[in-house]
Amino acid sequence: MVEILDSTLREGEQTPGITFSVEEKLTIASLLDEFGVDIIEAGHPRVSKDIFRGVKEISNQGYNAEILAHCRAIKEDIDVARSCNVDWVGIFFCVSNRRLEQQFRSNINKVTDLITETIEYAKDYGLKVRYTPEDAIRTDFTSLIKVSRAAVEAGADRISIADTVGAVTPTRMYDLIKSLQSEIKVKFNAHCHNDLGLATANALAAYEAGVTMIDVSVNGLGERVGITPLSELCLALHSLYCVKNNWKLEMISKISQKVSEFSGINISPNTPVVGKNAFVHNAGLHVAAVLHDPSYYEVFPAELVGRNRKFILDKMASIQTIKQKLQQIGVSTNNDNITRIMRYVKSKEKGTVSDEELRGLLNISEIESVMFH
Ligand code: HCA
Ligand code: CU
Repeated sequence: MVEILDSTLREGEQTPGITFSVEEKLTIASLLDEFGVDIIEAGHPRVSKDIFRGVKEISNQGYNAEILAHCRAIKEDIDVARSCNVDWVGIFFCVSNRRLEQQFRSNINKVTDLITETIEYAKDYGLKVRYTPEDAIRTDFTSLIKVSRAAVEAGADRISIADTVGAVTPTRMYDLIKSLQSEIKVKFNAHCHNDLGLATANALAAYEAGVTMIDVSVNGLGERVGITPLSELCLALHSLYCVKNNWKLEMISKISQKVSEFSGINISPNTPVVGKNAFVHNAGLHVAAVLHDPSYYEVFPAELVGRNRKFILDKMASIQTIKQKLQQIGVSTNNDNITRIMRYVKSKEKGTVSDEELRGLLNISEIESVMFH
């Protein structure tokens, strides 16, 4: 059993240049709720008035998903989160020696006390608490254990292992989670940044090691280049690990499109799952195989995520591609014509042959005139 925490509205709004209006946040939150995420991280309410309003309105919608507010280890942050009616607070504090000494001019004992007090304070008000030792990957193990153990004793319900700068590999992530679990009995989250393109792989390694909740965002939005994308993670869990959650996977493209529209960040064609090319087959051999059985060249069927497969007609094409394209435009023709079309398609060095072009080619003399000039 694995749960999903979506942080599009908190981490995602930290994407350079991105802001969501409260209305946009409500639209995104209700789509995420319908999709079936377990927790919506709605924002850090002390950052600004509109973030406060967003967190509060989202909390008051009565979603199935629980709502989490991001907080520093500061009691006033907890107070503000409480006044938003959230279920969870996510308290973060970096305990790496370097940051403690150089930035905070503090030490692990003092900071552990502060974190403990803040967690106890939040628990006294009946809030659920996730504590995140930020940059856990680059934090020495003794400090990580010390602060996490204290957090759990103070009542933290979850510890989140954040790879804040995308500096871990799947194997190291796996080993770290295993070591932590042997020391502390608590539910772990994984929060993986994508600075080296490893966010999904690292999140899956954490899952293999036993984390029970994974942080994602729609389209992988977040600080710098973002975190594990919702679509990649859910489809990998579904297709490769046979995780059977009640996610409405068919909504995934729609959610991506909405967030792309609101964020102004385009989905590149080669984005897994939601990109324009995710179910487009090109090489002749591939098309022939897919027409026989899509699973030869699809790790999961396009229909699972509410999409259709497509075929490209260009010099890579096989006879089957042409026949399929002709069928698609509702035309039948003889083998001679198909051969001529094939010769034309193969002679086109650059670009694809559009449906209109194909229709035009059905006039044989036109094919010949195109070919011999
Ligand atoms: C941040 C850093 C954070 C925190 C994660 C968390 C990270 O933007 O505050 O609070 O669980 O990656 O460490 O996103
Ligand atoms: Cu982060």
